[in-house]
Amino acid sequence: MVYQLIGSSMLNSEVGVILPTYGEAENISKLIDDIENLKLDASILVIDDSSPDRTAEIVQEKQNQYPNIMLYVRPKKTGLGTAITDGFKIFLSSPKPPKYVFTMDADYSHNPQDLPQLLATMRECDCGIVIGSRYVKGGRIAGWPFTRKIISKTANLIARASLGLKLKDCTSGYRCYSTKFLKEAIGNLHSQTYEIQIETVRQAVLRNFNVKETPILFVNRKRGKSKLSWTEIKSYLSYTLKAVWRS
Ligand SMILES: Nc1nc2c(ncn2[C@@H]2O[C@H](COP(=O)(O)OP(=O)(O)OP(=O)(O)O)[C@@H](O)[C@H]2O)c(=O)[nH]1
Ligand SMILES: [Mg+2]
Repeated sequence: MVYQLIGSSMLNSEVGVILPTYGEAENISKLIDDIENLKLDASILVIDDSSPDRTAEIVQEKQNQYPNIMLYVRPKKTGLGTAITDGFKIFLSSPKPPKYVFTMDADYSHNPQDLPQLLATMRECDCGIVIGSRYVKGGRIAGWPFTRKIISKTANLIARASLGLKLKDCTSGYRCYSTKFLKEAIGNLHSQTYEIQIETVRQAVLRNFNVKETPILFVNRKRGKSKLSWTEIKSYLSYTLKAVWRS
């Protein structure tokens, strides 16, 4: 299997942004432009699972335009959880790791304009994780059908009830992590898919790192297809139930 990091990992920025992608050719170019236009001291790392559309090729074209983009290509679709942990490992192993690492979906559900607000919250609270939350006061979801809302609410309910987490939105993938926390937790992150969001929060709580929520407006994807499948839902349920059993 060929795993390939394209672009320099010698980047030296305060912030790293991980963008996991599978079939995001219709979104990725504009998303990169929008993040670049924020003029943060940031590096972007796209983790692409050899998308069948042109996602990786488009990212390579953007690398000619911006020097601060890395692309990690994995041979096949291997899950959101491993994409995120691979991203953490790449940033942590760089000679000068960023102080803060963001994760966000590459389908425009997460508005890049919210990045500075999450970063400001992180700088203020010195937390392990700041979560862009749909379920705190001021947070909202636009455009999701009823069934999708139920899936999300139920996933949050299970995580809160079974793991004793007090957060309102434990499943949001729009986050800012402190590198201090990631260095401690990385050896204990083993999630394959969406349960990574719970595993990271659980690790933060176990290690006495604070986790804070800040409101975001989440918008249903307008272009490209959802990757949430029954396999992912089963994997999530299996993780949360096993975690309860272990605790
Ligand atoms: N590299 C990689 N990225 C993935 C994988 N699964 C999902 N993604 C990306 O992770 C992000 C979240 O996936 P989505 O399909 O939007 O899942 P979702 O937001 O739960 O579902 P929708 O709300 O229906 O869009 C997107 O940027 C996807 O392209 C995967 O197996 N590998
Ligand atoms: Mg999405």
